[in-house]
Amino acid sequence: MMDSPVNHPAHEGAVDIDGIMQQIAEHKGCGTEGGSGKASCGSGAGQGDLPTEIWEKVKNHPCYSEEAHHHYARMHVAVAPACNIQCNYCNRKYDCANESRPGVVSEKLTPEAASRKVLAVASTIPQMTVLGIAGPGDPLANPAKTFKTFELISEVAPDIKLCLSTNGLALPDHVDTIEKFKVDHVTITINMVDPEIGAQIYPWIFWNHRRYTGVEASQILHERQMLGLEMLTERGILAKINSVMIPGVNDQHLVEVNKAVKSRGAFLHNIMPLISAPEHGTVFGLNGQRGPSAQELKALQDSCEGEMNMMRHCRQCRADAVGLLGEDRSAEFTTEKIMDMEIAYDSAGRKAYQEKVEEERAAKVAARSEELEALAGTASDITVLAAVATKGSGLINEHFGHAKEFQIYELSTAGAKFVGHRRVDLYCQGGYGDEDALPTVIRAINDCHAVFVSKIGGCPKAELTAAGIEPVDEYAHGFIEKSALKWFRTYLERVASGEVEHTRHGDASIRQGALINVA
Ligand code: CLF
Ligand code: SF4
Repeated sequence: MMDSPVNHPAHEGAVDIDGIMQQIAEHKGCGTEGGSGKASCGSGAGQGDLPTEIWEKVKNHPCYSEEAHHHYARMHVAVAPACNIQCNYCNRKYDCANESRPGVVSEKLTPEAASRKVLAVASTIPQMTVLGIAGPGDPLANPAKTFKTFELISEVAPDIKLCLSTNGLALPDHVDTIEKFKVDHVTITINMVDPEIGAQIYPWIFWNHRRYTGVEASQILHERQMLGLEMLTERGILAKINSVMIPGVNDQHLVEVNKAVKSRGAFLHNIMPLISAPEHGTVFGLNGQRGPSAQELKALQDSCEGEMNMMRHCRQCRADAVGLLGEDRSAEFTTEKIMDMEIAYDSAGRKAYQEKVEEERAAKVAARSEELEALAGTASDITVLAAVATKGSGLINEHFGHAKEFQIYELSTAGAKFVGHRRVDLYCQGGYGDEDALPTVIRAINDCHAVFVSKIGGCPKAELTAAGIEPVDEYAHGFIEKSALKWFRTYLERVASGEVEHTRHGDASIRQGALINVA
């Protein structure tokens, strides 16, 4: 399918898909990191070499562009309760674990209620640019509700991008409808291309009016996923692949999955850690199946990066998530609250706000380039990880004690590259430090050499320093990448002068357990 040029009539006229996929393959993403030539998706802030039609689709989508996720928000509406397969990491009492943390339950909505909710959120959060349907079951196992929701929203808020996430079993049946509704972004969760491995993940599927089990079930699922992906690519619809990394089951195999989806034109690959605990009541949780450590996850993502764009900023959101990816404002938009809200959809106001965001983005890129120039010519093969406390906008603007997550950057002479995030327990509990939380924070960023914060107290500062993690508050409210690179330059100078001995750090843990709604 990739061998002959395919023209498709969708959206903006005929597009040379082979040409576009070739350009994506060559340039690996939504803009390359200045100087490094490598990119996780959207590491750079500009269009780079991306074709304009692709850039327009990703530039303000917080999942398809890492850079955009600092500035733009998404929301999900939980209109799709049923599912057509069973995954061993899913407990059907909760949301679809393909895009959610296990143990999270969302408020289910009708398409009409969902449409009102979208307007309410879009009126309150002007940087909300994407509406996704990601559960709580599989959107395409509930096609009537899913597409009715898209229809209603595209009528009232045509500037909002539509997005959906599916296990792929029913995808080939719905690609034409997806195209009709101008859904430009589709995620397929693909955990295997070998049905023998699939049989360890999927006990059954329900397809063509009957239940299939074992290897046969995974064979069908695999064929449907590959067909669905090819059909999306043919139509110029951007396809993101989610894969759940399950150590000992599919961890090595995901390199093969990466090659298979890349060759079929997938735009982005998101390898997520298995979150598994007995209290989730999943097969894997009850069997004691562990999830990967932070370094195991990063090593796999790194090994796939030569093949295609890797997404590293996924937060495994809930099916009714609202806000920037690192925050959850869903509690502000319950049905009860929305019914009481006066809703005025101000598309001109939203546009003006987003233009301001673009100015901020441009300033951030200019600051980063400046610092990269200062670093140019420094010869060193030292690479370190740094944790950053941020509330968004690409700034170091969060107190250590208020951080619910840290963003992780890899610093080298090639630049500052976003490589992940770590959720943590809040250290500050209403004015005092929770000493029990501090060791869990340190475990979560144990592989980092520095932590950048806007403010930090004396006690955590001392304990972080003792753990070999330098607390840095002198860049409060500065741009993340510029500040981190500036610190890195001084770090290299201190190493060169003998003031600091550079040592490698150990592994860090990925926090288990459900995302708590903290809004
Ligand atoms: Fe939602 Fe998914 Fe669309 Fe994003 S989420 S349907 S692509 S708008 Fe994003 Fe959330 Fe990760 Fe999904 S961070 S779980 S990848
Ligand atoms: Fe659960 Fe989603 Fe898998 Fe369905 S596709 S079983 S809802 S994780």
